[in-house]
Order: sequence, then structure tokens, then C-alpha cells
Amino acid sequence: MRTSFACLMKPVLHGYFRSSCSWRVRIAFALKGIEYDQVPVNLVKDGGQQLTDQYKTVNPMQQVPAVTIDGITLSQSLAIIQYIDETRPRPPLIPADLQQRAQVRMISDLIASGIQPLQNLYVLQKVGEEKLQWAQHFINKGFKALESILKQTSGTYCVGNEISMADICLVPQVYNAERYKVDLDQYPTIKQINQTLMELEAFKVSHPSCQPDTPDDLRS
Ligand SMILES: N[C@@H](CCC(=O)N[C@@H](CS)C(=O)NCC(=O)O)C(=O)O
Repeated sequence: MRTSFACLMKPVLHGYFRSSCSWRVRIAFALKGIEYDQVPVNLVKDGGQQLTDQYKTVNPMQQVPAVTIDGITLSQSLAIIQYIDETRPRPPLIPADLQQRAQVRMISDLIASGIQPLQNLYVLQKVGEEKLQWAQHFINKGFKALESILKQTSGTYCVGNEISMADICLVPQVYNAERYKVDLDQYPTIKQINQTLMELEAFKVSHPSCQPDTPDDLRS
């Protein structure tokens, strides 16, 4: 770790209220009870503030989230979540059991690599008019696989009965699926786990509808 002075400063999240990857990090902070500051990066205003030279110095990939924490700046939500978990271990977001650890990472990667990138803003902008069908197609393809995996791994939550990084990835992806009008009745396990998680405070306080940059008409 860098200097102890840096460790005393609150983490700063560069994010966007509606970004599912930013929401993952907000959930992790909330579950850990970590206070943090938010710097909004509007992905649509002015053609996208993530594309400015200034933001490029924060995250050269020109995406949110990015987090400044303990004197370093990290991007990639799963790397951020795992750093938070390794440096602030209670409550754990990755189980101790080696098989469950692998299952948590498998589900997290399925969502973070196999679904979300295919319905990301810059991809949909390239797709053009067919973007709704495109997003539905790839979310359905991923959710079919996920539903079948969760039937094997889940208890109350995605893997057994403890909340993990897999749940942190699931809820924002379900939110995206709802935005793109995917019929969730096809996925009863996903739907049930999502409903259970959405009862929890950490998932509510981090929801896109109540962030500092949430526009008034989307606030609830
Ligand atoms: N693998 C990255 C993906 C980040 C990502 O795709 N972020 C989206 C918002 S959820 C973004 O910034 N999109 C900007 C754009 O498409 O221009 C992560 O997990 O953090």
C-alpha cells in the first residue's frame, strides 16, 4: 500500500448514475460500510464526458467506473471490488471455500465479460437502429446460461447463502435487462435472487434512482 496519509482519505468514485459497472462498485462500498465521494462523469452529455482528455488521464479506457483509493487510481469494476475486498476484508465478498470462490468468479465474469460489454453504450452506438434487438439477443443468450448455472450454485444468493461479488454483478445486469425490455419471467432463479437482493439496504442506497447525478425526472 502507498502512504498511510493516502489511506486516511475517502475513496473517490468516478461514475455515472446509470452505469451498471459503477453501480457494482457502489454496492461494494455500501456492503463494506465505506464512505466515499462521487465525481459524476456524464456518459451522454456533451457527446460523453468519458471521452475528454481530462478524463482520459483518470481512465485511459475512457469508461466508468474509476476509483481513487489508497493513493492509486483503479479502473475495471471487478479489479476495484477485489481490491476493496482484499484491503477491507469484512464482510467478505469472495467466499473462503475454493470451489465457491471459483463459482463467484465464474458468474461475475459471465456477466462482466459475456453480457455487459455487448450492450455497452459505445457498442450500441455502432449497432445503430437495431440496438434494442441486439441488446435483447445478447442479454437473453447470457441469461439462459446464467439461469442454468445458478440452478446449480445458488442458495439464497448466487452462490450459496452469502452475498458475494456475483450478486454485485447480477443486480445491475438485471436492471439493464429491464431497461432493454427483456422478459425476466423466462429466468425464475435470476428473478428470485434479484428480488431478494433488492430488499437489502446496500443495493437500495446504491440504486441509479438515488445518486448525486440522477436527473430529477428519474429520481425516486
Ligand atoms: N470492464 C469494465 C467495463 C466498463 C464499462 O463498460 N463502462 C461503461 C458504463 S457501464 C462505460 O463507461 N461506457 C462508456 C461508453 O460506452 O462510451 C468494468 O467492469 O469496469
